Amino acid sequence: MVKVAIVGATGVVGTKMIEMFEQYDIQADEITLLSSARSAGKKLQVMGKEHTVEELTEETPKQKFDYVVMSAGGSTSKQFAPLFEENGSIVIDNSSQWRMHEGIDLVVPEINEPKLDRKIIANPNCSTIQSVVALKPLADEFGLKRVNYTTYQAVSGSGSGGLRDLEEGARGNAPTTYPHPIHDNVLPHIDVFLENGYTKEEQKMIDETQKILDLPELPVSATCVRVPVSNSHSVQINVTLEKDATEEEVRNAFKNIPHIKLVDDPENNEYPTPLEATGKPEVFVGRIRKDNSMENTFHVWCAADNILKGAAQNSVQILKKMMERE
Ligand code: 11C
Repeated sequence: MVKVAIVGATGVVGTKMIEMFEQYDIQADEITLLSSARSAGKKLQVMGKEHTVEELTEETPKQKFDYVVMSAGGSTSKQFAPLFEENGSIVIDNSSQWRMHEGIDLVVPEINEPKLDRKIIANPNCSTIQSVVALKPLADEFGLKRVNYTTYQAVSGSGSGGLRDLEEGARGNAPTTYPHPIHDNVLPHIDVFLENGYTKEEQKMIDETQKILDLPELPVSATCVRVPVSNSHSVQINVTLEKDATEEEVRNAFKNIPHIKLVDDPENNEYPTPLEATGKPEVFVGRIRKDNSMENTFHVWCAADNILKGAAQNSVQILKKMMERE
């Protein structure tokens, strides 16, 4: 009898997680949908069956789920993930709460395996996931010496509030989620500013890249920018390699990898775009070229669906992998 719960089932990521259960054929005997009191009572279809969303309370973990997938924000994860863990569940958490904690695995299934020192597995930040997927073939073949990211992040990364600011901004209404209009604008500001001058989103990309790739000394920098795009993040990766490589060798490193789609034919205007990446499971990679300002350095552009590969899909892939392991 396999019992699975989804916490945050009614949110932007939670509803996609439910879709992913079908796509990844998650074989559970019992699926429980959980949310805050505000959304409890809603009815949602999961794999063709209607489920009523239940309120998450301190009593809920005692139901002893085998697996719990959470996407309900950091404070809910802080409070509830350890309670589920104490009650024997494997928790896959989409928030940033546990990612950098000692003993917590931070997993992109195509890259690293959970060691399970703790039973909480963290799903990385969306912009990190697509970036490390793009970096991994280069890390394996040439080694990485330095990475600098510039992101172009969709408003869906801020949930329904971000989508509302973009839509309402186009009608001339003031923003409620961002400090400035996002319609007709770009904001070099995602999450809070830290004392070191980086934003928390930038710091997450730096720390999480080092942890997932298991390269704690790798110099990484990032500038994260919100753009007026509904869905799918784009990242420009400037990467210096350890071993000498030609542009062709770098391009070839991305070929024949099932979870990467190489779209790199600029003469025919073919390169990854967020619109093309939306709804797709792969990370799209292109615009590969030598950076003429620095030795053995390349520009790599990538786009991916931040709600799918960046969140719901990656979490459900981890769940699938854990269920297959047992
Ligand atoms: C954004 N990347 O686009 C953020 C959303 O750490 O999981 C996800 C935040 C996180 O605003």
